Amino acid sequence: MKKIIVCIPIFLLLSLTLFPMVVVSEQNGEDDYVIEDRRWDVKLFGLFPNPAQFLFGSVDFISVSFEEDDDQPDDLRVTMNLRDLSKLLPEFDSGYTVSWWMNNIHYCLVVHRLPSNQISQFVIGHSDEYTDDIVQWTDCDGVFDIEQNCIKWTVSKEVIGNPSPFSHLTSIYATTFVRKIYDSRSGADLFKDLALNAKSFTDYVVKY
Ligand SMILES: [Ca+2]
Ligand SMILES: [Ca+2]
Repeated sequence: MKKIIVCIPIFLLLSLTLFPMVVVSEQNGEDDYVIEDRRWDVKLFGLFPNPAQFLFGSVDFISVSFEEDDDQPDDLRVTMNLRDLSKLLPEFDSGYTVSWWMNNIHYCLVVHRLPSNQISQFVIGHSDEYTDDIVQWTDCDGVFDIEQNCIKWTVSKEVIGNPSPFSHLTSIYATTFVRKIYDSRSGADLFKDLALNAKSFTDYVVKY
């Protein structure tokens, strides 16, 4: 009798521990996110609490998803959803990046919203093998959709290493940043939303 009483709580404990793992492993369906971030978490220098979150809705990203269409199998579409893209930061350059690794090469998508509210060219960069540093940038298509609070990059698979079906895009990461002047070399990021504190991350498995 004592054995039965002890076994039931242990089973319940194991079930509660395993359940979240099952949820994570079922991601990557049609509308699943590869990153689900937190809201109201744009930090000073990416580190320190920032009480003025209401000003930073346009750089507070909440999720990132990767998608492919069967009628355009040669493209990968990456979407970053934000809290409120209508919150313009007129004196600043706002930057948006999504990156991943495949076959030991680092890929990175970037777009900027300039102080004049102009949107920069959407670009995709790649590194050499086994290094972080981007060595070449290529223009790509994109949409900066203020009404839908999302940014979409559309990338030809030719410029991301021609991934075959079932290839894994790993270590997916996203960042937004706010700089005083549009200068990608300055590195003077005042405010940042990093994926470090995201609720969930998952790889993306290529479909086509
Ligand atoms: Ca966020
Ligand atoms: Ca974050």
